[in-house]
Amino acid sequence: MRAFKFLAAWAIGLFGLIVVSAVLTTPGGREAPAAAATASDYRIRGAGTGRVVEVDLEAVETVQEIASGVRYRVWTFNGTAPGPVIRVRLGDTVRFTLTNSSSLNLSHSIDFHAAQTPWDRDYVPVAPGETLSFDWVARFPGVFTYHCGVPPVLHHIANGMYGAIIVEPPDLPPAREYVLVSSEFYPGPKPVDGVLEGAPARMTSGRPEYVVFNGFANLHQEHPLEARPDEPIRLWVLNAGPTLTNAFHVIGALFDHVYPDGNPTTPLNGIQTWNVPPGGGAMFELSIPDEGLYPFVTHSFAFTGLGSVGLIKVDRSVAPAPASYPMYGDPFSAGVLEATGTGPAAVGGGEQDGFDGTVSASISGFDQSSFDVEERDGKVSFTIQNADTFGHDFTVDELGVKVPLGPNETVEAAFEAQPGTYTFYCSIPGHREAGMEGTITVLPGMAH
Ligand SMILES: [Cu+2]
Repeated sequence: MRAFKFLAAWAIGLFGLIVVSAVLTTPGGREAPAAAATASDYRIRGAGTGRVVEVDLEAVETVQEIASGVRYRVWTFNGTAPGPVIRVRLGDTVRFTLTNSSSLNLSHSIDFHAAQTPWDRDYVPVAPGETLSFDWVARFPGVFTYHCGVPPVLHHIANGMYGAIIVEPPDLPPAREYVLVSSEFYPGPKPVDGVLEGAPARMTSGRPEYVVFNGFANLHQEHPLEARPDEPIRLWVLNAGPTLTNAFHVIGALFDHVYPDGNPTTPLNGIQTWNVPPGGGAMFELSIPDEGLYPFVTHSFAFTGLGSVGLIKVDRSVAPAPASYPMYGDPFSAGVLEATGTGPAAVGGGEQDGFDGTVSASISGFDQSSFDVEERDGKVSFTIQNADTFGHDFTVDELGVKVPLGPNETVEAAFEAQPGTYTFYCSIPGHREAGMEGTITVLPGMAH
């Protein structure tokens, strides 16, 4: 239903533009180029919104377990293959810095598939110990790879130098979201000191030992993706390669919509399997009616058994989806915002402002726009109720806190805080502007 509304909104937008274009060109009888009518719809142009997001990546080699008991020398961004999921909004300016901390005396570089920027200026090799910075504007929405482009590129990608960047379009409907990065590993036959190294000849042959999602063979068999029956699910799937196509399929389910490269203006409807090419991505929307286990695979079956089977567990008792997703996430979180934990028992709040330890959140604002809590052993806790049938969150930037509030959910917010006054708000686009903000004052607790 939400997806339909979403599509309808895009379709109406598109239709509106076509109508306007037709009206404008009728008097002269001349035809305008058809492509111009939709040009501003699938992307933006120019300098964007001016909102700046700082993204720092560090090129570093390390050892990573890529399958149970298999240690492999990875070349990475920020210490893991894949590197961190970077999530920005359409129109953001990415202020990017690459630091090369190579311990193998290798040059590394960056190539953002989401960016329009000169290759000979910004995608150049960065020597060990050096840094490179540049700004770029996220003008195309979707899911894109970033990777190292130092020759031979095959070696740098096959050894782990890639990650996903999501450029979130405006008005993305709520869904339970996951990020899946597919890639291949080509180890040589013999470990050195217990660690396998990538074998260049094998990389060239295109015959991998492992084809995996999120850097570890069959990771999501042990850690299934979760959803509730009929819940909208959004999978941002990226294929880092370096070489194989991923024929992405969910066994026992169909995709309501597939958006090549994640662009919301180009939906395909009712798809069983969709090829995600190396260096490409797609956004998959589905909802699954019945409880059970639903494997996701590459349907390229010579490779499925090499580590490319994960599970979606559909169960009505799983925790509600996060109300929002981090703009700059952790590589193995698969896009899921981590809960802040249950923390200590409630300590109650000050009585002076009528706060009884419960905050109610709704789109019209928080019912406590300024309240006091006592810290105990450096921690505070209180209850937050979401009065709406859609998601919110409780965010305090200075404390690094983001508590997701599912529809009609009551959660115990518990986090570390030193005495002081902090601004809180709902970080979902538009909600703070609608009045969802206030201040929380943390009072020094009694010694005990
Ligand atoms: Cu590299």
